[in-house]
Amino acid sequence: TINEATFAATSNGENISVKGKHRLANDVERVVQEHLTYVREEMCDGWDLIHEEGKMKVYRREVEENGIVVDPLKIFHSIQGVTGHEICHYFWEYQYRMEWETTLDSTKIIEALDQDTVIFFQMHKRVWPTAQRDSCFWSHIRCISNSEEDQPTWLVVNYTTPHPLAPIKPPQVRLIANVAMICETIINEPPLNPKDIKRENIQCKLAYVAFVNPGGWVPSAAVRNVAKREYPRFLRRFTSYVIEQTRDKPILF
Ligand code: 16C
Repeated sequence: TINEATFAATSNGENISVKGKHRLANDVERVVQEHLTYVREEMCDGWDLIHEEGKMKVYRREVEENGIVVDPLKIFHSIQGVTGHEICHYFWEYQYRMEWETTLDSTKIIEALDQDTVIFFQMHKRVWPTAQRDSCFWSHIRCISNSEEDQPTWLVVNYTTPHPLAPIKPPQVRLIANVAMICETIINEPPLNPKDIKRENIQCKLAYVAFVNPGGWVPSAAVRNVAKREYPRFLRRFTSYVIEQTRDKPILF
């Protein structure tokens, strides 16, 4: 088996781990910052609102690279009764994944880089008649405090990376993903004593961003139809799952 030390030694120079930091720490930092900038950008030219359901709004920009659909997608939502930390916790943690993910055959952690960063290998459900997709990505969770008064921003980023424990094995096709879940918690009519905050006082404003390249040709119309149906379905199911899981638990700020 290959352990972390041997992998660091066989990687290219910039990925070799430096003291106190794992080998992908710079990559993680760069991608996190890119998402924080990108999520604040205005939704203007080229973005189509493709689905609206209650407070959920799904936007997409149609983009093809060499004939492959790579449409960027952004979803904004607002969920009553949960915090950003709770949303990110259930999205990041391995142990809950198969309870809300309906588009996977399997998921596993193949390496832990630090307390907040792991590498997942996932097998996605096959979409007939295209080849089955798998994915290998680092997954990082982070809390960013904005100011003393405001609730912190929580985020999770999932970003494709190669790994010696996850070689590409045809007929599977490796998809390329860059996904972020970015959450803010709003406290409505805050009681004088923070200890008195109830679930009815809290709301999570969520942004979900996905850049997915299917990694090989798939008929454009099929990808766009599946995406239009599956992303809202995912967010609906995932957010109800978090509401359900946290209902009778103390609030995790
Ligand atoms: O973000 C989500 N899940 C995370 C944890 O699993 C993680 C996943 C990243 C990969 C997202 C790409 C999924 C494409 C899978 C292709 C197979 C779809 C199977 C549909 C079954 C009916 O960040 C939540 C992800 C929610 C995914 C919704 C599905 C989007 C489909 C996009 C169209 C790609 C078509 C490719 C055809 C082979």
